[in-house]
Amino acid sequence: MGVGGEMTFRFTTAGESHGRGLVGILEGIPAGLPISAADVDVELKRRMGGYGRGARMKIESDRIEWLAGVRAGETLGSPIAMLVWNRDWEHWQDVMAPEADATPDPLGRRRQVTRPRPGHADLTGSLKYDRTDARDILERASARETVARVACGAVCKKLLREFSIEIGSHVAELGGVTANVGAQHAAALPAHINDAADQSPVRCLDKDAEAEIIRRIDAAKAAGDTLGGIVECVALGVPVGLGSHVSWDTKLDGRLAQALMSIPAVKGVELGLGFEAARRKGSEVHDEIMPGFSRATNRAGGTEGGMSTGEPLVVRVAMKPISTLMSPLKTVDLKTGGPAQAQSERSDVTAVPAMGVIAEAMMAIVLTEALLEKFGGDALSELKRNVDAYLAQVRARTPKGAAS
Ligand code: EPS
Repeated sequence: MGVGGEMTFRFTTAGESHGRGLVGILEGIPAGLPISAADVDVELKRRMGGYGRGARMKIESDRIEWLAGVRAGETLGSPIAMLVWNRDWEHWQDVMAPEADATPDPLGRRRQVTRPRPGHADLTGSLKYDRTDARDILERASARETVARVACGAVCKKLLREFSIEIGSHVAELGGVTANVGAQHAAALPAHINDAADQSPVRCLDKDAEAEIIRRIDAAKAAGDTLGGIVECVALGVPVGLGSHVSWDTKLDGRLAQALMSIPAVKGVELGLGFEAARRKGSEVHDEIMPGFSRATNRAGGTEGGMSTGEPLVVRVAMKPISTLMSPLKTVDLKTGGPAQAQSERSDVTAVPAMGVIAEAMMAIVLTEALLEKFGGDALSELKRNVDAYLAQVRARTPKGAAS
């Protein structure tokens, strides 16, 4: 909050993987947005799916409870707080108890993790936070935290839909198998990406690739190994001019990259052609401007100068294989300092399909922040008036007689 007291959009989460539950808090959503728990739960259910998930998803049945910010089916303009209980907590009450005297033996804590997994936060977090039990780190580093992100993202999606902005995703690559459908492929994306992608057990739009991906997940599982992949996430209907060229931290592409890179296990984010643009000549990269200010192509992926162009926003998000291996890698025991095999916790073979749903949520959060920052408004009605006035201004600039 600056000295002027201007409205701030804020988003945060709290919660451990086997703790009591997860909380998501969103601040700055205007009053009057119609919303129900069902709007949020449908997204939580999508996140729980995907071939290659482990036994934990059979235990959980994620649903939100409103704690604050919503009344009679509408947002109030106050901070929105949502809670998702961890069903698994029942089995972890003593291990995760907040009170010292509820833990049977504080020195010999149960289910300690002292053999850190290469690739996980275990070792670095234990050193940084001076913990001898890596469980104190991994409980929060766990991707379970993304439940709360998806809950907040669902509210943002609902707001964006009021402005005809739709976000979808599909798995473009998994375990080294590439789908032949995508924004840069000859086989174009369907108009409603999620309607099609959610029909596939791996959220892949290419049936041949889907069958091969499933074979590779089965093989990786049998070998005690894990698989990564790439998701393509697309936002349709984003108006021209979200984000800004004026300062490094106002650029929409940079903000998307940060938000998406913050998803556990994500190692790369590309916009449009991404790294491929670096290999091509300028004439094969830039999108020519057509009458009516439309573009012949969308290789930029929907941003120029850190601002949305009005074309579809296309990001690709790369996830490394999950670092919990059932056939563990070499490590060092935190207690003895001697060589050991990394600890195996129950986990997923792959979570790439779920990561697409999380990427949609993060994209929705970033776009909501950018929309509110440009147009403001305490009520949805005010925000709509502001957006409409701006769109009329842009339309008035469109060359006369041109196709819109
Ligand atoms: C995770 C390990 C697994 C995953 C978990 C992320 O949990 P558990 O150790 O309880 O089996 O299932 O993901 C979720 C619980 C979830 O909701 O996505 C990890 O270590 O990151």
